[in-house]
Amino acid sequence: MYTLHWSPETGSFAPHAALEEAGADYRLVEVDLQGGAHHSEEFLALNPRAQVPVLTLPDGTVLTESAAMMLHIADCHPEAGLFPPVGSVARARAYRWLLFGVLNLYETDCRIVDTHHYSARESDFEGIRAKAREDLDRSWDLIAAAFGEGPYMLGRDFCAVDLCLLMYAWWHPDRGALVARHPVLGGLFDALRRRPAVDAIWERNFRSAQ
Ligand SMILES: N[C@@H](CCC(=O)N[C@@H](CS)C(=O)NCC(=O)O)C(=O)O
Repeated sequence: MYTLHWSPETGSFAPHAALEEAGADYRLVEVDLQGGAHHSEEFLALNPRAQVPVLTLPDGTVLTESAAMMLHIADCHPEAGLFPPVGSVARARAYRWLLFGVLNLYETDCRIVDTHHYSARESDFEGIRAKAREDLDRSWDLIAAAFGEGPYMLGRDFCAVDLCLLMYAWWHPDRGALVARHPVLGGLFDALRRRPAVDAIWERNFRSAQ
């Protein structure tokens, strides 16, 4: 059985959704970020960077990094079709946008939410966040331009990258403006929310959606 250390509204949504999509056997352990549980000795032994998500594999191996989790869950459950076939052009595109997302959306969202990791001086925070918002706009423009006919990133076929994009878009400081600028993202939201696996875990992950 997998164990996912998770928190609502965080990057644990994507591996959580991938586990659901795969029909994998897993259990959840909630980490109270507000209460500082990620700095406990027990959690630091799992992830010295004090961050969720953490995925413990059935053999006890500990994985950090959400992209690695998505790829590994896909590898272990090929029947779930979380990524296109190995060696296909579609899979290469999926890799591209999976990594682009982690490097340019996830990290930039962290500059807005976890700004204290980027400067010790509070007087720097406003400037860091303003630049992050500009960078987000540029990255979303590139992603939207790369969308095919939709509703998913790769076209008609769902892939695990869509789960990551949903999460990053959900975190956007002005989600309404983002979707108005890129209507393809509204189509992606609708398509994903109709998936039983996403629906099953949505409210638990995004309590602010209530
Ligand atoms: N590169 C990591 C980033 C993980 C990350 O930034 N997690 C955030 C939540 S979305 C976190 O735990 N923040 C708490 C903190 O850094 O204090 C991944 O892709 O899994």
